[in-house]
Amino acid sequence: MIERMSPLEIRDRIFELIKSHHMFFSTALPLIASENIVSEAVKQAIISDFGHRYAEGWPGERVYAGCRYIDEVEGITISLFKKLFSAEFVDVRPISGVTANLAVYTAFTTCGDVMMCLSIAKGGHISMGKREFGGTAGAVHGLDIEYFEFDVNEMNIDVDATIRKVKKLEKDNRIPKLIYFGGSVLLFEHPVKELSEFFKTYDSIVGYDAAHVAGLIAGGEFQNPLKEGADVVSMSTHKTFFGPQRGAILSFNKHSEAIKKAVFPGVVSNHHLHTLAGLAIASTEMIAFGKEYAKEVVRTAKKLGESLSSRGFNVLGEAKGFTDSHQLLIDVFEYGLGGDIEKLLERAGIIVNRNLLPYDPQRGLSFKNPGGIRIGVQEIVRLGINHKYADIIADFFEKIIIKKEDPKKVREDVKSFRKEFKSIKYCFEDISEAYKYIELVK
Ligand code: DSN
Repeated sequence: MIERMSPLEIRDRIFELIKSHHMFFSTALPLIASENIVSEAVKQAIISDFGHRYAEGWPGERVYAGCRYIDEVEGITISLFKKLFSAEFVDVRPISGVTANLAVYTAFTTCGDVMMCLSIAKGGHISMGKREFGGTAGAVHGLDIEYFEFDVNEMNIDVDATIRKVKKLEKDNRIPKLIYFGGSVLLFEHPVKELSEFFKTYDSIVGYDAAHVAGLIAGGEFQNPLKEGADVVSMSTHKTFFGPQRGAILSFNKHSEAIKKAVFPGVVSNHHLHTLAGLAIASTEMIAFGKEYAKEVVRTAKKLGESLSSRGFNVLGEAKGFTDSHQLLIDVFEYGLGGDIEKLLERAGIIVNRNLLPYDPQRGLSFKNPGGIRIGVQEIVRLGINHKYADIIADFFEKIIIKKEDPKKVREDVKSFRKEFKSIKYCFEDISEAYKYIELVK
């Protein structure tokens, strides 16, 4: 079809597809734990001329001219991040969470060093993956990966078993050079304090991937790893944080030179300055509204966990109240596989992702069609869909997954529910219209 179309017709088709995407999201329940929406103010910054420019290097020391305003915006962003995270040193140049992690690996390790982190099934991020799985740490940086021991009942790292494991590794001369807490599934705070003290006796560097919980840390609702013994924190800026998609690194002054060099010229040249401008604006929103937002996100996730569990769902972490973050993990195996259920829910306009559960590899399930689904409430809370609506959302899940009702029918209920929630909350303008398609050309 594309072959027979003129460039202008193809362009219009692309705009049509983007418009359809906007329509879909404006009538859907977006529950992917790694996504969020940005305010009109952030959008305005993103479409500025910053996006056409280059600013390699550190603010004030760029290797390009024309950066005077960009430098000031980057300086403000760094100051706001220092305040939000009580951090001594901040680098906001990484263009994503993976890039931030890769910069940390580059700053603190060399190829062949051992890194300890969570396996993907237990919540680790793909950028922490082993070489044989194509993960960034193993395949790109050549790290030798060892996993934390994990307690499925607690849905957390097992401190004592991990210490025993490290003592065994010591005998083989394989002490981890870098420890990485955090990751993609993070229901409860990790034992950073307990294990940092132990790892410091080996001079290991302690890192934390806060991509998922950055906004909750900034809002004071989740552990701040820098206050619990971590040397460095990496993150993306668009999950529970209000920013556009990019990354950041927090640390202490003593590590600043190593991190700066690893970021540039290590893993970024230019750093996508339109999203830097967006992040600067998003940081002001976080300072003004982050506390209130983070509190509501955690409250909503906990309430949704209860509502789903009371309808018969196997929501993990029940003994500890299901979650202390924005995420929930549900074992859907008795009703079907995670990938199939993800598709079924999407037909009703409910958008979640399939997710490996800690024990899935033992029951022969892989990431392609695992036994779980992951839910994040951070985007719906920004739309004003808070803890008061948990039962309504849980009913949608029950109808589709347990009662096997026709998703097409539930789609109509989802659409009608969404009619009330059109604008973005926790920002300076009331008019911030979520999922608005901005038309600059006809
Ligand atoms: N894989 C993403 C997630 O946690 O959903 C993050 O990159």
